[in-house]
Amino acid sequence: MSELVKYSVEDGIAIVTIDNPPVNALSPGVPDGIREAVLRAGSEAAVQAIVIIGAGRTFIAGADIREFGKITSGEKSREATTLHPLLAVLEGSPKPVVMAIHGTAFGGGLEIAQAGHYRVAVANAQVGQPEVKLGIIPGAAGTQRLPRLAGVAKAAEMCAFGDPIPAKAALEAGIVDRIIEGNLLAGAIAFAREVAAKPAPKTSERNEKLSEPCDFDALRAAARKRLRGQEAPIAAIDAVEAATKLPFAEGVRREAELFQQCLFSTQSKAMIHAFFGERTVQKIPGIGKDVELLPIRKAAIIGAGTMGGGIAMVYANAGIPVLLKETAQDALDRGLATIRRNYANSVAKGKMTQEAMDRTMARITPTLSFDGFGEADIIVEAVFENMALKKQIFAELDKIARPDAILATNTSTLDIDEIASATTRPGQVIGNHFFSPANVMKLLELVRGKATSDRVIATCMDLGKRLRKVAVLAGNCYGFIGNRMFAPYIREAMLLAEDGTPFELVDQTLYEFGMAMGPMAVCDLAGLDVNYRIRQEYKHLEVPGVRYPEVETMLAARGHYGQKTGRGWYLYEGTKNAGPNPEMSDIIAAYAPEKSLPQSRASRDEIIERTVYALINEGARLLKEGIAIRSVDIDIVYLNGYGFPVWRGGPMHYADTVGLARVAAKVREFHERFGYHWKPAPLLEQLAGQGSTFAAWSATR
Ligand code: T1G
Repeated sequence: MSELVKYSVEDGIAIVTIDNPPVNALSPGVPDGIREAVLRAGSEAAVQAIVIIGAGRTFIAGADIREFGKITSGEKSREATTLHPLLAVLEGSPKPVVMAIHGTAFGGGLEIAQAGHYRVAVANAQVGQPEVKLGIIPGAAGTQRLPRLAGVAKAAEMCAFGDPIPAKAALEAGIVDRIIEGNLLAGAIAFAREVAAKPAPKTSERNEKLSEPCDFDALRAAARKRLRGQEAPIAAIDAVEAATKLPFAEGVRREAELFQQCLFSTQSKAMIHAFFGERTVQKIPGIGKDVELLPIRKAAIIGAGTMGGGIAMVYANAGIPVLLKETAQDALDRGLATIRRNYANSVAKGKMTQEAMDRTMARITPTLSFDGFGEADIIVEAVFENMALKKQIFAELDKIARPDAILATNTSTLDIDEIASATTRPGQVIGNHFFSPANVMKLLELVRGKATSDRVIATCMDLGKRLRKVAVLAGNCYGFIGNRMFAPYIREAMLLAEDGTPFELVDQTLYEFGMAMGPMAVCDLAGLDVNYRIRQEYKHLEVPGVRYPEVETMLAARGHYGQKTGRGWYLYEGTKNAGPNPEMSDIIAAYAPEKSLPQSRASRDEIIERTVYALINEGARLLKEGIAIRSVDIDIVYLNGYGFPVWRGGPMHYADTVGLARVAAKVREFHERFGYHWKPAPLLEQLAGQGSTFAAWSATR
C-alpha cells in the first residue's frame, strides 16, 4: 500500500486511510492507492464492509489543483488524471463502502464520497463542490450524482455557486446518511457493521429525485447576476440539467465536455492563479516560519469613526477584546451606535444570532482615556489623514504602550517612516491599511517601514488570517500598492471624460470589463472631498506643465462630494444612483473649449486600455521598486480591495494574458499622444522585449 493511502482491517471492517497532508488532495498516487485498497478489501473474505477516512484535519479536499496546469500545458493528459476508474471501483464494490467525513469534503473529495454507498460525518464537517471558484465545474460525476442524492435544485445551486454546506444541512439534503457524535472512525465502523449485510445502494442508480422541479433559467439568471461575467457557473448548471435529461453515463460524458471547456479557459487560469496567490502572498522572502510571533490577545483602536469602528468590529468578530477610544463622548456614542446598527442588520438578515451579537459587542470597550492601553498587544491608530495628528498620537503611544506592543497605523497613503519617527520604537511600527467598510472588505495592506521588525511583520501577517482578512505586505511609498496604482487609473478615466467621452460610458465600459464599479462611481462613493483634500495637500508635487484632471476638483469646490451630498458625477437618491449629473456635463462642456481640449469619443477598447494599462504601467514601477514583492501580490490587492474581476486574475495577470508586448506598445503610443504620465515603466519595456511575463519575473525574486 502506498504511503499516501494506508490499509488495515479491524474485526471484519477494512479501514482505508488517506494520508496526504495538508488537505488530503487527490495528488498522484492517492486515487490509485484508494482503488487498490478497495479492490483488496473486496477480495478478502474476512472483510464485510469498508470505511474510507482522511488522516489529519480533513477528508479529501479535492483534486490536486496544481495538476491542472500540467493538463492545460499538455504535460499531462486529462485521461491520466481522471477519477472515473476509482469511482467505478467504489460504486461497484461488492462490499458496502462508508465514507467518514470530517473537515472539508470538497470537489473531488465529495465526488468520491458520493460514489461510496454511504456517507457519515461529524457535525462540524462541511461538504461542497467549490469548483466554480476555480473557473471549472465538478469533473468526476458530481453534477450527475449530487442531484441523485440532494435533489436537482439543491445540487444545481451547490454546483453553480460553489458554497459549502455544513454536515447538518447535508444530512437534511440527503447527501450524508448520519451525523457521528464522538469519535468519527469508531462511529463509521459501527455504521459499517449495521449496513454490512444490506444491499449497497449505488448513487448512479438512485433516480427518484431527478424528477424534482428546478427552474434552471432562473438559476442561470441568478448566477449571471451574482457571479457576473463568469462562465463556469452556467456550465455547471448545464451539467446538472443534463442529469435530468440523459442516462447517467451520457450525463457524465456531457459533464466531461463542459469540464474540459472550462479547464482550458482563460477564466480558469486566472481564478486558479488567484487561489494560489492568496496563499503565496503570506510568504515573505527572508521571514521564515521560524520567526516567533508576538501573542495578540488584546487590541486597542484609536478613533471610532467609519474606519476605527469597522476595525474594532473586525477584532471583536475574531474573538479579540478591543478598546475603542475617542476624544469626545458624542463621537464615541456615534461610533458605538454605528457598530450596533451594523450587527443588528446582520441579525435582521439572519447572518448572526442576537446572542452572538451581544457576545461580540461585549468584546468592544468604549473609552475616552488611554486606560488599559498598557495591556494592549496591538494598538491601531485610525484617525483623520493628517500627519501632525498621527505623529502626536504615536508620540503619546510611545509613552504608554508596552515595549513589545505593535503600534499600527491605518493610514491609506502617509509615510510610515515619518509616523514611526515620532516614537522611540520604529521597529514596532507598521501600516495596517484596512479598506472601507473595514468589517466587510477582505484586503488588509500591511506596510513595512524601514525599521519594522520581521517579528512584527510575521505577527501581523498571521493576525490577518485570524481577522479573516487577506493580508498583503507593501513597501512604504505614497499610496503603498493599491492607492498608488489607483491614482493613474482614476486620472485616465477623468481625462477621457474631459476629452469628450461621456463619463457614464467610461464607467459602463469598465463595469462590463468586470470591475465592481466604474471609476467615477467609486469616487462618488469614497467622496469627492477626499480626492479634493488629497489634491490640495499634494498640489506642490504636481509637475509644472503637465496636465491633471480638473473637472472633479471644480465640482468638489462647489460642495458636491458624491453620494454623501447627493450630487457628484452622478445624482443620488440616498445611495441609489439617479443618473449622470448634468452639471458635470456642463462643467466639461465649458472647460474643454476654455483649455482648447480636442474632443473625441474613445472606443470601448481604448477606454479599457487607457485605464487598465495605466494600472499595469504603475504596477510595473512598484515591482521594480520592491514596493510589491511579486506581481501576484498586486493582483491579490486588486482582487480583494478594488473590485477587479477575479476571472481576469488581477491587473498583472491580465497583462500577462494580453501579452506584455501588446501592453507596452499601447503604453508607448499613449506616451506619444499624452506625454509625461505615460512614460513606459522600464520593467514593462524590458519584459515585453524579452517576451516574458510579470509572473516569470516574479518567480525569480
Ligand atoms: N490542491 C492542491 N493544494 C491545495 C488544495 C488543492 N485542492 N487545497 C489546498 N491546498 C494547499 C494550499 O495551497 C496551501 O498550500 C495548503 O494546501 C493549505 O491550504 C475533480 C476538479 C481545503 C478549505 O477547491 O478551499 O476537485 O500555501 O491554506 O485555510 O471535480 O485549502 O501551504 O503551500 O487553504 O485550512 C476542489 C480548495 C478542487 C478546495 C483548507 N477543491 N482548498 O483551507 O488551508 S477541483 C477545492 C480550500 C476538484 C473535481 C474538481 C482550502 C481548504 P501552502 P489553505 P485552509
